Amino acid sequence: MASESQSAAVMTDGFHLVVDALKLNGINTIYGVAGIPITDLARLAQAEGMRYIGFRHEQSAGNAAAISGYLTQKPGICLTVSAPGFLNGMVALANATTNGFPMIQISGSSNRAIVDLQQGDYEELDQMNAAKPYAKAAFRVNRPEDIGIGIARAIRAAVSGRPGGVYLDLTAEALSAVIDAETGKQSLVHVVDPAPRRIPAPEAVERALDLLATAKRPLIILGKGAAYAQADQDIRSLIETTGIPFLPMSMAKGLLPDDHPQSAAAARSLVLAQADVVMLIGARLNWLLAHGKGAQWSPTAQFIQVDIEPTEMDSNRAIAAPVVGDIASVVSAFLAYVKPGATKVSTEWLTAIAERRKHNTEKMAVQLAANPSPMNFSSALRVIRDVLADKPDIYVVNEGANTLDFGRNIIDMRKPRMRLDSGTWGVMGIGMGYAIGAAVVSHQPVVAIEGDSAFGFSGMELETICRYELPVVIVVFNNGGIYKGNGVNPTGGSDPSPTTLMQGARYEKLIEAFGGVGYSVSDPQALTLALNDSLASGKPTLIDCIIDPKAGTESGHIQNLNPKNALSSMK
Ligand code: ADP
Ligand code: TPW
Ligand code: MG
Repeated sequence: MASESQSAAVMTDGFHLVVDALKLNGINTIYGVAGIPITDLARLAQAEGMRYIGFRHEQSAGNAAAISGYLTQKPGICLTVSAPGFLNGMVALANATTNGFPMIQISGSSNRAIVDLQQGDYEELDQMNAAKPYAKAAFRVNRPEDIGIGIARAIRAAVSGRPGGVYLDLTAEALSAVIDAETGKQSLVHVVDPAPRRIPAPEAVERALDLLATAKRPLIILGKGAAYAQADQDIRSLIETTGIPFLPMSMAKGLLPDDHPQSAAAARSLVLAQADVVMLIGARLNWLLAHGKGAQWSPTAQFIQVDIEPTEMDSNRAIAAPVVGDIASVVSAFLAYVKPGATKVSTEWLTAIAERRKHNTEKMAVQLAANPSPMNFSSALRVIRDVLADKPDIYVVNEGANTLDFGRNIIDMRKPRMRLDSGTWGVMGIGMGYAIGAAVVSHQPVVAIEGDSAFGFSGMELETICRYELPVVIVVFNNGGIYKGNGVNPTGGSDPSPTTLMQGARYEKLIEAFGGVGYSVSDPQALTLALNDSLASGKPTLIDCIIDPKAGTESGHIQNLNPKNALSSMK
């Protein structure tokens, strides 16, 4: 017997190789939903010391993976079962690609021979090809000896250049195939330098700084690419050394504190309309910036764009000084030349911005000071702002329409990458996934400020939050509807209007079902108490915050994007 076991070769299988390959590359968490054919992969990952976070829906698992990628610069892993589970995860994968978050969706798939002949296998779908249009890259592994290379390619594709969502298909056959352990070990790849620096060309740096030196009314716009780059200190030095006003896009809030004297956030329309040279750092000229043209922008403004993706240049408007490179390298190259006083920011420009900022801040202060009953968006958000004011290490997740737009303007951020929101697509459904991902990677508390409609898209993950005992506080802005709660059915019939949700819903009862803490609040004092208590307790909590059903506006601040109904004036 002894000699027999000595001579028997030590074997491994696809499941072990996947876990070994992830661990070898420093990946220690998987977000997913278990089932055929990946249940044993999740079990094994846990047995081998990885953290496995099991969700109620793959979209939320994918969103958690994506946001963990954004926060850590390591691809977040989402694990899904074949066909329907795979497709449920795809919205999150597409959203990650759209936002530039690195994640890898690993999905088991059915028997390829049967799938390719469309013979009706269990959960049959040609997943790799279905994923391609929505992923930055899509790969399929058919043999256990290719798992190491497959994971290496997926990691590189996710984090190098502009980050994005990568799909990795693992056939059930490859997962269960057995090979010699030593051969398996040799097949694993430790990815060296997965996101190599991209040093900008010296002439591009010079062109950009020459243009900047001609500016009288310069502006720096910081996007979530700048936040992602983790070049926080250098970006701050660039802004403070040059004295140029800056405008943070929503997820770049906090890269420099919102109360920084050079922030032009409260003078947004003025600076867009009047800046003569605009430097974009990790921000695209997409719809969120009106494509860089039209009434909001000066037609003669000239642009410097810092981005790792060369094809982003001139995508919407001519870029006079493109600087292709990674933000950390580009900003440090700028800093080598930029000396205090080198840019001539005109005093009139700074004065105009300061005046507009003062004016707008005072206007907002009046709105914020009002105490309507029931509460409106401003009065409820004022409470949250005040409670969070001395707690800069709390993550803020935010989605909805009015809840999002008011939230972005009212809640100040003080540290980088702490605001996580609907992003480039303005998508609903990221809330609980982002909250869970942020809590898991940071071990910090999260406050998720959610429209009642927005919350519904991922609400069942309350159970996940309670099961893992995560320090997440959800504030549901309950106005009884999409945008507003007072929509009417024009026929007078009993069906609610298309934008109406349950009136008087008690969202706090949902979390109580899972052992979490629920509050229902209808005035600022009660909201203050509930939020302070829940943050002090660290327990999963949902605060149902009753908001005037009449308070919102259609589509929040982007009503102009609704196609006009030429034939009627229905509301
Ligand atoms: P926002 O919505 O905040 O304006 P976007 O998502 O539109 O930001 O733009 C982010 C940009 O940042 C993308 O074009 C992306 O290519 C770029 N980017 C992301 N990471 C880096 C990096 N490390 N270096 C340079 N550019 C980056
Ligand atoms: C995946 C369309 C945009 S905003 C919104 C929807 C349904 C909800 C707004 O209501 P909410 O906020 O959350 O109650 P509030 O404060 O204004 O009342 N499906 C997806 N994404 C989007 N963006 C939509 C639908 C939408
Ligand atoms: Mg609502």
